[in-house]
Amino acid sequence: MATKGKFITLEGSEGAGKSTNLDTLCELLRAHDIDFYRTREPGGTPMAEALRTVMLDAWDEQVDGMTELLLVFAARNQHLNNEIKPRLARGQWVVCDRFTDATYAYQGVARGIPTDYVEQLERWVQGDLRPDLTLYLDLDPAIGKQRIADRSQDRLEQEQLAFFQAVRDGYLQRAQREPRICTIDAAQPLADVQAALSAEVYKFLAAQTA
Ligand code: T5A
Repeated sequence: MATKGKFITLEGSEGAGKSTNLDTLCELLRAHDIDFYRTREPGGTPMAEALRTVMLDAWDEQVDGMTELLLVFAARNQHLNNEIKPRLARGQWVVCDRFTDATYAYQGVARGIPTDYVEQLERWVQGDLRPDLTLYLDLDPAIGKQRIADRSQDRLEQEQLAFFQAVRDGYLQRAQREPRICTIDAAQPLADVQAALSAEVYKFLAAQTA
């Protein structure tokens, strides 16, 4: 699909500061008079949000990694067709809190689903649509866990440290392979993280007008 708007995603494991830094990103785009739409995954449409609830709720039964993978891509298909693709096609930019890099990290590496399965679903659901820019907030999961210790935790947030270490490994592997992914050290003080993120966004904006 030929897209006119730009597609920016923000990634990071629990406590890396995604919500906080998404606000910074949105302020920057607003300051540049860019018409954008902020959304999130899993979610972004009423049905996809319902699938998010199913995915993140605690269940009194074992939840298989493949079930998570299928739920996430079902939600993504709804989100892409009803919101993301139409908006990009009419020139609006889309800023998304997590996207398929999260699936590679959480379901692929941390849950141990073969990468090939994720790749097949990615091709099937997205075709050739990929983010134009991805900002990945990298943080030692032990620090991330401390940062979110005092909030109520969903099913995934209750996983052990080893799970989040694998998530981080998954993201770092993706970042090595995909030049669109900018890795930002999220252990720095917030002002420094925001400055690093802003620098990447300015570089991206400059490249659009060059
Ligand atoms: N998922 C998602 C999958 O398994 N597969 C998929 O394909 C997809 C798309 C979604 C869950 O779904 C999973 C992954 C997730 O488990 P979510 O809401 O996106 O959930 O994930 P959360 O990580 O819970 O998202 P948050 O938006 O709450 O992110 P953060 O990173 O916890 O962000 P934030 O900003 O709330 O920061 C946490 C705390 O740290 C502080 C903040 O003030 C806040 O108190 N903080 C800092 N403190 C010190 N220094 C800094 N630099 C700081 N930055 C932030």
